[in-house]
Amino acid sequence: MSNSDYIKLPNLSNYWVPFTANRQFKAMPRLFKAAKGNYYTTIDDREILDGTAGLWCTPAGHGREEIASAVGKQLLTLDYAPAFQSSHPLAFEAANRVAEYMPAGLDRIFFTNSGSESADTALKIALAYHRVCGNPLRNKLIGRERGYHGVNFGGIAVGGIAGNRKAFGNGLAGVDHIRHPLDIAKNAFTKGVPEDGGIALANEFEQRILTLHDPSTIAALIVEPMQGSAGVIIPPTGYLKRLREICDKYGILLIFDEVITGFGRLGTKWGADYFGVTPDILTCAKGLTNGVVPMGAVAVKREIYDAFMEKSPAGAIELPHGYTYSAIPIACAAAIATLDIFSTEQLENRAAGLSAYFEQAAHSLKGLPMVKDIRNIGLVAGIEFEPIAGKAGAFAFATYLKCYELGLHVRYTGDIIAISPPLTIEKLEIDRIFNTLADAIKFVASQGEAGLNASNYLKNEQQWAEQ
Ligand code: PXG
Repeated sequence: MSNSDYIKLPNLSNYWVPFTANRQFKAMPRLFKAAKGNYYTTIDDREILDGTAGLWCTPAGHGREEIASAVGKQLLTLDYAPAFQSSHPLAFEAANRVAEYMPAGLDRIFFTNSGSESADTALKIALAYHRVCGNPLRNKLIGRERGYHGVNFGGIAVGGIAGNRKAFGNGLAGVDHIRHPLDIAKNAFTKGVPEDGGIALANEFEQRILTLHDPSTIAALIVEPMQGSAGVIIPPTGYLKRLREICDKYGILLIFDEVITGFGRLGTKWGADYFGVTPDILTCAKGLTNGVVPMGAVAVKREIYDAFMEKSPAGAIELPHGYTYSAIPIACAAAIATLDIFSTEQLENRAAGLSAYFEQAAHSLKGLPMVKDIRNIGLVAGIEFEPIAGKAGAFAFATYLKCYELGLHVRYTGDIIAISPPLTIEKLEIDRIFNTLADAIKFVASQGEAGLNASNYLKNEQQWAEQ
């Protein structure tokens, strides 16, 4: 059977594909038509092992019938209820369930529709909190180099991935960044959390930023417990605890962006649990609905919510913020069904139980050509390649394409490949992920210059595009 017998490629012109090289993608599209368990099916009926849980968002695996049926039923029961000045019972039930899942104390829940909205919501709550408490001059926001907090204006302002910021003008004023904790020279090939350097690095926050700004002007510090998008950056021992102490010392709110680290990814419910540090505000999205209905949440400490309730004028809207789709019924249904799955299948424990095996498998790539560093925590691994002058990211992109050709989906970001499978992954599939990745790395490296040419991969897709 030739490709043209069964592949019907849609018209690719109208859709502007996000965070994607559109011209290149449309010349050789990678399209999935179905997903079940830990696998995707491509439009040419190839099975692709999902090494990334979608975009880190399907921890319970694909095609979960419990979620599908809860969402389907909800659509036919109450499809929409106005989200402002009225609501529906499931919104409160979802908030109760999310609060139960949160670290103790973070039990007041604001719903959004994405990680980006969660980040901006958290920053706005932090600013408004200080204002409602009578400290309007505490209005600066601190992020971290290489941090990712989504793509809205607040998120890119505190975010520290240069490429996501520089095309978009001036952004927010009153923002600064602390250093990221990646130190390959010292920590290359560390298994799990690096041991040294964490306290000194966190102390820089106090020394460098606080003397530059005056601590009484700083509203909040936002960090991902583990930096995901920038390529799996794991903070050294003691680092986050020390940041917490410094925030406490100066009355600065600590926000953890747990869009990636939440819902079992590190082998605990939250990064906060893994590192034993509780933030004042915690943001999440993705795994909250197993990635299938857009939803995010911002959990705040009860004292923060109470301050808004106690200090706002009677009858006032305490927080003038929200979205048409905040707590839309289908998202609430999906979140509750997802939390049910987490509770029955104990996916965090499953991830924790597999993490040593996963670590071994990831580090088996040490010694392959171009491999400069391997980092891992829970069910996440980052493989960083040697940079090639003038061709940033080309080796990782080619490796990603080769993996796709070989039946494995991985993520690439800069010179790094990130692996973050569904928490339902099996040991044999972990083997398959890292064996395939090893084959891809060896292949790309063996091809020299030609190996970096994207059009040398995905021959099927290229053919369809030409039809
Ligand atoms: N915060 C963090 C920490 C994230 O990782 C967002 C906010 C934004 O979420 P939304 O739902 O608005 O996209 C994210 C998203 C990748 C990758 O492969 C990571 C994200 C999204 C897409 C790809 O690294 N993170």
